[in-house]
Amino acid sequence: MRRKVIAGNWKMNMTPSEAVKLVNDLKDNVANTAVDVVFCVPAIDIVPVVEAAKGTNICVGAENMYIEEKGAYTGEISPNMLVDAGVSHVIIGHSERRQYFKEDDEFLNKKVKKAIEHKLIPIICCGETLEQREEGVTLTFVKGQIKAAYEGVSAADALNTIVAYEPIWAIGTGKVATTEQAEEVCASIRKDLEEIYDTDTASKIRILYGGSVNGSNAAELFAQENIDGGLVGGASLKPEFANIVNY
Ligand code: G2H
Repeated sequence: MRRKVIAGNWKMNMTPSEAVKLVNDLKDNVANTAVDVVFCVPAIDIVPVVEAAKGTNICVGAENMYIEEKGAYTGEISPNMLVDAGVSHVIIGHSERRQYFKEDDEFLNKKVKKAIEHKLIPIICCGETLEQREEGVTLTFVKGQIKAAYEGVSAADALNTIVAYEPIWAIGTGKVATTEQAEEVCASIRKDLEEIYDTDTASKIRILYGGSVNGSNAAELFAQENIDGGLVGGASLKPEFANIVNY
């Protein structure tokens, strides 16, 4: 039985003071111990959010990190900085990073390995464009992303990773994938993981759905056999996030 994960992805929203207010507003209502709750927040919000979430079940995640420990990489944040600040998860390869910051599969694989080395749980994002869906290449394209992300990662380490399937056409558009579409790809990702590793390992890795998840569609999505929770963008910035956690 896989424990569900409900992760918020704040993206580039919330100043530090707004962040603290949001955590304070939400914290009593997301105390659902049946699921793992993660707030992935902008780098500048990490320290105040860790502080505001102290004593709760909320885990704090980063939205990105660099692959070196320290040095002349102006503007970047290292995995050890995240760990020291109290971060437990890190989103890797969100489609916005792939698209706007040109992060490719090879670079993302380095990030996955670096996160694992520092005992950070990578939330590895994958997902197809609308064009790819219409061409009928969704499953093969996503399989390629998964294979690349897990290249050189052992089965034991893979157990401490999370996958987030986010069809790009459903991100922030209000256009949620149907439960059938979401389940089909999540099931296929589990098969890919089975091919890379083995049935037992694949059956233990959590696979989330992301893309316009909200208080009204969460329950149906999370009831699917291969959907182990959600990566939630827009709705994670509102009181509605508590409804998703308590779906
Ligand atoms: C997809 C998702 C969170 P939203 O990017 O990662 O955002 O829920 O706003 O579609």
